[in-house]
Amino acid sequence: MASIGALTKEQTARLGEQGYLALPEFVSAEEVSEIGAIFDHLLASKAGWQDGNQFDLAGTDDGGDAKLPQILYPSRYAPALKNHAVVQRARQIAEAYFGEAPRDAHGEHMIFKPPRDGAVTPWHQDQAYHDPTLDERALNFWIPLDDCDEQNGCMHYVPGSNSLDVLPHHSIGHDPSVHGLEVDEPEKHARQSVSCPLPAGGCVIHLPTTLHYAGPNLSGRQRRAYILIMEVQGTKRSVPVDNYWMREKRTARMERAEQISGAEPKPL
Ligand SMILES: O=C(O)CCC(=O)C(=O)O
Repeated sequence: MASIGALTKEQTARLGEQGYLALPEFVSAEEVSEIGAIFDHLLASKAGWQDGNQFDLAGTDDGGDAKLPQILYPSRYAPALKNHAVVQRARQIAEAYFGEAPRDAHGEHMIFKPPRDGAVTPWHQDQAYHDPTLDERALNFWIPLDDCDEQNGCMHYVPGSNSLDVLPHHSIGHDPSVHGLEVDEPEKHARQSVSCPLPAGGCVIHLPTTLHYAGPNLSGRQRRAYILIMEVQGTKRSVPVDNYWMREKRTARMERAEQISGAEPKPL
């Protein structure tokens, strides 16, 4: 696939106004099939489970089938992803967008919505998971490896929500042993949302405070997403976010990570 290099002026303006930008073609069919095969292998082999890097985002990992399996740092378990052309493409776009090179260690993860059984990814802002002392400067590249629509869990966004500060969140089901977060009063935001169906190999870019959600998988089709986060140094906030929702978290994933490293557990 030809290198995209940089967003156009119009695309950059739309991303700044709406907080998200859909690109119907980002990854070639060959790359989708290569990364898809890696995805399937990492999921089936439970790569990263022992380290706390594979877990059920919507559950407590207490046995049974995961409803929303997530794999953090997939390139640690699949080195072919490390300097993949898709990673370089995302990096180039972020460098042109920010006018500086993103950190070498980019964020990366994979999320699976199994057919008929894939749980909702609730409304949230990514920054609610992260360092409360910073306003993050990052682009999140969400890349579907399967065609996705409202039936199998495509992304939804609240246009313009990127101009909001970090909103209060809570653990899914108000249970701090569940990995994922949900913004408070999600119905209020859902009313203003738009869905973002995409073909496999497309991409939607969003910003750290953009409110987003992905519906349940009600279809007989799987929904796999490969996600890259390209980040430059964030701006120090004068008042840190009071992210009590992260301070109270205590998940099985954190405990597994702690056992492996002997370190204090860190939330997501
Ligand atoms: O794939 C999903 O279900 C959610 C992805 C997401 O929340 C993200 O990329 O920030």
